[in-house]
Amino acid sequence: MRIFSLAAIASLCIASVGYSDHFNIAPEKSQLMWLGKKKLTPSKHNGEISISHGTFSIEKNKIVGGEIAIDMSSIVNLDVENPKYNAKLVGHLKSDDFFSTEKYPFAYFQITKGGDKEITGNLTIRDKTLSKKIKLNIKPSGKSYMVSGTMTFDRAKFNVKYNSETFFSAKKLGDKIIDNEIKLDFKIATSPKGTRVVRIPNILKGGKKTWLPVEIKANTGEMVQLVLVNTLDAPHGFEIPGFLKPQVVEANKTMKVKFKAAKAGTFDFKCHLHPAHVGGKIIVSDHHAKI
Ligand SMILES: [Cu+2]
Repeated sequence: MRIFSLAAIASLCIASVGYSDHFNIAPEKSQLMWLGKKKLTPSKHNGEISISHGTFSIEKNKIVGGEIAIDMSSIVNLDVENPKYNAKLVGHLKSDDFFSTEKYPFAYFQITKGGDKEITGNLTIRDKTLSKKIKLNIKPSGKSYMVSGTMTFDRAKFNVKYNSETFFSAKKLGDKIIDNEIKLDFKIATSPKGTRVVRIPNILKGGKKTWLPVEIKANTGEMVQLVLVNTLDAPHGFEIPGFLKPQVVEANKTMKVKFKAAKAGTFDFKCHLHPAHVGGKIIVSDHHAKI
């Protein structure tokens, strides 16, 4: 009898509190496609950018919370075929004229109001934060979810100034004006429950080579999958003493590694091949860890 009544109480608690499930985003199964246009001519560019890591709290097919970190250094262009011009364009997008990715390596979206057709959240680009509504669709797919939609944001509001008529004379810019509106089509997949996935590129930051993000959070007992993306022209190492033995990621290659965050604490990671490289840390806690 006692068991039954406890179960009844437990189910009542769950119903009244509102039970939500915590899903980690799978960066490798997600896709963010960007589109930018000139204002007065048909000229436009499109490409892709990667999610670093993130979470969704989902309750009955409705998003009730979560946050996403976007790796700004991962920006690529998909329409310029000439490799030299392509690299020049991407370099320009990463420069201070646009997203200043060395100074601001991540953009964030933090959900403040949930929904199943529209959510609101704080969008942070170049350390500037503004509230933003996004229309979306959420579909269960097996044991995961697929969240998709289209959004636009006004880059001028985030101090992305290049050839914007908000910052420069429209007359002087002439047909070089680039629209303030940037469009983003997104398809975001969650990973199986209990697995945290973090995409970690190795980049040059302030003249030093480093893995990003420099701080990863996880919950005790969670499986952690790291997608190590070596964007540099030499092999680099990755090691988390206590969790992961030394790995070598070849130049311009990607490697996936997995381990269980079995114990709580702060664990340093590093490139064991070049001790001078800037490392980072993983913080494993018993509490609900966000990003
Ligand atoms: Cu290294």
